[in-house]
Amino acid sequence: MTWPPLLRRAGRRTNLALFVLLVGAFLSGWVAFAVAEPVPATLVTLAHGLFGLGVVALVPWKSVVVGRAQQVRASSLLLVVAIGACLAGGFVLVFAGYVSVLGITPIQLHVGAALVAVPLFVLHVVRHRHRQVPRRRDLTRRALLRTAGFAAVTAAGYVALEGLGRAAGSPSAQRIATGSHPLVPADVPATSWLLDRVPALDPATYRVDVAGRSMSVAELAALAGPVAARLDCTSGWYADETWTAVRLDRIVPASGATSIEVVSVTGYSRLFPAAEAAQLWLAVAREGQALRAGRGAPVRLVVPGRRGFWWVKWVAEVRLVGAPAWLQSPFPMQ
Ligand SMILES: Nc1nc2c(c(=O)[nH]1)N[C@H]1C(S)=C(S)[C@@H](COP(=O)(O)O)O[C@H]1N2
Ligand SMILES: [Mo]
Repeated sequence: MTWPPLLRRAGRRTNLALFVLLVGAFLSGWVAFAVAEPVPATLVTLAHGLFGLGVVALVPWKSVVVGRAQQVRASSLLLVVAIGACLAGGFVLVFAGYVSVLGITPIQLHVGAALVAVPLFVLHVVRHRHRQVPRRRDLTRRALLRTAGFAAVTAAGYVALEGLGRAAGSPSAQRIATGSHPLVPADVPATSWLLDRVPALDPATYRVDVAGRSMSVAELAALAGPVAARLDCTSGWYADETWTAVRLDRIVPASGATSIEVVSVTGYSRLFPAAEAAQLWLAVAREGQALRAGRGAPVRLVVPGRRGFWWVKWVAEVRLVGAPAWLQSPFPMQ
């Protein structure tokens, strides 16, 4: 089989580029989940999109490499399927928005497929490692220029796709810096990070332990006022809502604590620097109405400026602790 001239170079460097792009996409995806502020979020989601598009751009070259191979293993084909599904989820989220097909959201497909791809990718790389080692001449001027050219074409593709999305009136134009799409408050789904189930709690008798002080919902409500905040979930949506909430620094004694730990009745918990107490709110109502069970009733945390997974629902306890906030898993484990 003869390939067009541009594709004849397909080979070791195609594989190296794919390796770098896939690892970059995986890592930037996790960072994108963590960031909330517009500037870092824009940079990270841009990088994530470019890594993904770069993978798509290399498909013709990788097809040549695969076409030359004497044998293609089932696990390698499965890896292709997983990466394809992951890319599809990403594109659907960007251009169709936060939709749900057969109960599956684009981010669930995107992250699920990526996690399936990881062990297959490791296996694939380990199996082919001998033939793929980087070489000195990958750093020649010529090679670097070619890489820069590839990056420029990918970036141009990115800009073109954004333009097309806008021109076609796709939801892509409404994304904020983190990539999330807007939802009106009435449409906000009750969301769990992973496995948490909604507990049934009675607001009339419920009490929260606030740094050793047991407080009823009525006591908290008496101290609460309105606070507008953006809940930006990592599953692809955000919503601007007004909560009725008490600022934590008003009820938690400013002692020498390093961190504030907010613990749910489910065991889900997050650790915040004590200096952030003025940005942490205990909410008892939303949009002027009592919280619904799924959305954290009777008491949930509201943290303007932090992604949704920090907004602990069904708060049982607020603890002052000595451990620094960075000493926790970057993402919840349940
Ligand atoms: N206890 C508990 N709190 C939680 C979660 C959870 O799984 N368990 N999920 C978090 C995530 S990922 C988000 S986006 C918000 C969702 O809040 P909502 O259900 O009010 O939309 O709650 C956060 N608080
Ligand atoms: Mo979330």
